[in-house]
Parts: sequence; C-alpha cells; structure tokens
Amino acid sequence: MEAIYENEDFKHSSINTDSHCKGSPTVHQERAVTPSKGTKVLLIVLSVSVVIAVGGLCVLGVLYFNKHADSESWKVQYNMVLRQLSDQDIDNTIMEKNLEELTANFTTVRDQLSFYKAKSCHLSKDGWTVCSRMFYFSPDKQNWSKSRDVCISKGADLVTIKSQEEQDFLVSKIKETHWIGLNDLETEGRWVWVNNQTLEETGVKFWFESRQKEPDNWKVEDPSGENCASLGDGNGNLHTWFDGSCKKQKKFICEKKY
Ligand SMILES: *[C@@H]1O[C@H](CO)[C@@H](O)[C@H](O)[C@H]1NC(C)=O
Ligand SMILES: *[C@@H]1O[C@H](CO)[C@@H](O)[C@H](O)[C@H]1NC(C)=O
Ligand SMILES: *[C@@H]1O[C@H](CO)[C@@H](O)[C@H](O)[C@H]1NC(C)=O
Ligand SMILES: [Ca+2]
Ligand SMILES: [Ca+2]
Repeated sequence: MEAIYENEDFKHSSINTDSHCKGSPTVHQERAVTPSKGTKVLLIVLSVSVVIAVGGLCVLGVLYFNKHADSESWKVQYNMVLRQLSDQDIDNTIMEKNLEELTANFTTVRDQLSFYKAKSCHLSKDGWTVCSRMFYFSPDKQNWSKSRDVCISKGADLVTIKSQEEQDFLVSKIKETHWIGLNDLETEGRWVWVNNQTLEETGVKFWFESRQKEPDNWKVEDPSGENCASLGDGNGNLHTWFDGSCKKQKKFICEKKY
C-alpha cells in the first residue's frame, strides 16, 4: 500500500515538475518537490484550519447578521413601545381633562341638588304644592360678607325671612347658628334685608327675647359692635335671631327664586 502511494505521489510530482520546468528533471529536483509525510500532515492541518476558519467566519457572519437583525427588531419594538407610551400620555391627558370636567360638573350638580333638596315646598289650602323659593345651607363657615359673596356666586343671596312659615321651615332645617341676609351695617339700629327691605316693610321679626334682648350691638368682643344677624346663636338657641360680629365665622343660608 505504501509503495503505491509513494509511486503515485512520485508520478504526480514528476508531471508537475515537467509542466512547470522545461528542462529535464533530475532525480534530486524530483526528490525536493516530493511532499514528505510531514508536509502532508501539515497540508491536511492547513486545509482543516482553512475550513475551520471559513466556517468560523460564516458563523461570525451569521451571528453578526442575527445580532444586527435583532437590534433592528429591538429598535422597531422600542419605537413601538415609545409610540404606545406617548399614546398613553395623550390618553392620560384626555382622562385627566375628563376627570377635571366631571369634578366641575359634579360640584355644579351637587350645589344644584342641595338647592333643590332644601326647596321650600308646602301644600296650600286649595291643594297646590307651592315651591316658591330654594334654599342652600352651606356646609362650610364664613364671615357674613364672604357668606353673601358665596351666595351671589351661586346666583342667589343670603336668605330673607318674611313669614312665620319661612322662619319655622328654616328653623326645622338647622342644627347650629347660620348667617341670614339681615344687617344694620349702614345705620346702627336700622335693620335691613339684603334686598333693602326693612323689618317694618316685611312685617315680621324673630329676635331673641329674654332678660337680655337682641339686637344688643354687644361691643366687648368686637369694638365695631354687632351688625349682622344670624338664625340661632352659639348656645343652642336656634329658634330666634341674634345680632353678632360680622367677622364671626358661621354657616349660612342662601336663597334664590325657583
Ligand atoms: C360637563 O357638563 C357640560 C355641560 O353641562 C357637558 O357638555 C360636558 O360633556 C360635561 N362633561 C362631562 C365629562 O361629563
Ligand atoms: C339696595 O340699596 C343699595 C344702595 O343703598 C343699592 O346699591 C342696591 O342695588 C340695592 N339693592 C336692591 C336689591 O335693590
Ligand atoms: C371675610 O372673610 C374674607 C375671606 O374669607 C376676608 O377677605 C374679609 O376681609 C373678611 N371680612 C371681614 C369683615 O371679616
Ligand atoms: Ca348693630
Ligand atoms: Ca347680639
């Protein structure tokens, strides 16, 4: 077997030499180009190395391509997420706006409702349900002038009391003192309603009367006296009127036409 190999190698070598060199080859030359066993091994190793190198390059190329493709798809996904996020931002802004609007609407409706709930209705002798005016009982406390401002901002004014029925109705609705639309701010001792009507004109008054009579324009707490009227006082007397310092914080009753 070895002999055949040697022979073939030799022949091959010899042909090669012949084709490359025009001169007749000598044995010495032939021997020099004949690959030894070591060279063969080297060649095989080299071929294998080349194959491995090319394969490696291919693998690297594929890896690079994949990585590139991955980064492309990652970019696409990133942009998609960004878009979704900004869409969500817009959604959130719209939702926030809606919430604000809803809150505003709710406040309006709630105010409206508290007016309706406090609507002064009674059955008249001939069977009509009479609801002439609406009342608003504030949940919060303010001084007298601020209370009036709040009522006016609601298209109303502080309440005026012109009859026993009205007085009784309001008394039945309160559990603590409330500002009403009566004052003697302009002229001491001359009590007028916010619609400029005097007590003489309306014909009714419900001042607290006991040993101490109201209005007394008491000046101990507030040197400017007591120029604003409330239904009820701080001591649980809720059936009559008291004059008090206009700077005091009280709940208040607004009134508007139905
Ligand atoms: C708030 O009320 C206004 C007018 O009454 C209405 O046009 C609007 O749609 C309401 N907003 C919401 C969020 O309900
Ligand atoms: C009450 O009188 C004042 C001036 O004294 C006036 O400014 C106001 O408009 C009057 N209010 C009403 C409801 O007539
Ligand atoms: C009433 O309260 C408002 C704010 O709530 C204030 O600006 C005003 O000065 C107060 N007026 C009096 C007479 O206390
Ligand atoms: Ca007074
Ligand atoms: Ca008083």
